[in-house]
Amino acid sequence: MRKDILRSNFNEFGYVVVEHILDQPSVRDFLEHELRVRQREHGAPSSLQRFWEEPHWHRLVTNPGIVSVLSAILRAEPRVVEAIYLPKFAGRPPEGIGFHRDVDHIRVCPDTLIGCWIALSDTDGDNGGLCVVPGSHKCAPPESVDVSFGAKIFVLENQMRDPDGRVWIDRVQSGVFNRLSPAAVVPLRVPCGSAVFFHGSLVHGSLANTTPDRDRLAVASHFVAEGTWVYRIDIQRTMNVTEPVSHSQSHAECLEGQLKGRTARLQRHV
Ligand SMILES: O=C(O)CCC(=O)C(=O)O
Repeated sequence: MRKDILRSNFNEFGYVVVEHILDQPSVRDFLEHELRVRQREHGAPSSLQRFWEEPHWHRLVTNPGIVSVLSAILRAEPRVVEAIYLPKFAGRPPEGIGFHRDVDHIRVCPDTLIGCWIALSDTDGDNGGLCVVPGSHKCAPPESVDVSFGAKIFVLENQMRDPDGRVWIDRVQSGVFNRLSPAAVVPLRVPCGSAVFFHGSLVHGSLANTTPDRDRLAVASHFVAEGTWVYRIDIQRTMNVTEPVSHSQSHAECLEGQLKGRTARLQRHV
């Protein structure tokens, strides 16, 4: 997709779907890694920033296709804030993810937050794929009437810190939209290896996987433009995703290189 079309669709609708970002071997490799980790750790790791330690996650969030779309939209160097694997297996108890705006639970300044939702299986409304409300990123912030559409309401409490060092706890609940009609919700069809890039203020969520045999596998990640302040303490340390990394380098070398790069940039800013 041409960069100007990408940007104008993103600005108008609040999201764009970009197909074939990841090839099938990369998807398989990532899923096999994730399965091994979950078997070893008897469950899902809780860290939202596994890209610092795990090469599979590092490769995913620095994928050149993803980085080039983010750079085109942001017109700045993107930095990754968090990334999490969110599978919804077929035949398990149904659960959606309540409708929400990411800017309410990932507060940033200036307003550069972008979600990147990567499908690792074929996804659609039936198997719990991503649903969006096109254009909702331009609407006023939501008020307080619960509209869950059957998706699970979640409540998050996060520790925050502003640039002056002031700290506080922020409480956010999904599903509180008084102007959201079910007719406005669009379930997206996102093939395996494709990604949805969406504005931090876009209302989105997902419904249950009601299929008997189609797993919904996806990674949800969030990025900001370089220079953006992230208020949440648990994800305040963001990572540059544009520095080229040779796959022959060891992971330790690659992290060391990034740290050196960051130190050099900080020094330039002093
Ligand atoms: O994976 C989902 O169903 C929802 C993901 C989401 O809310 C996000 O990426 O911000």
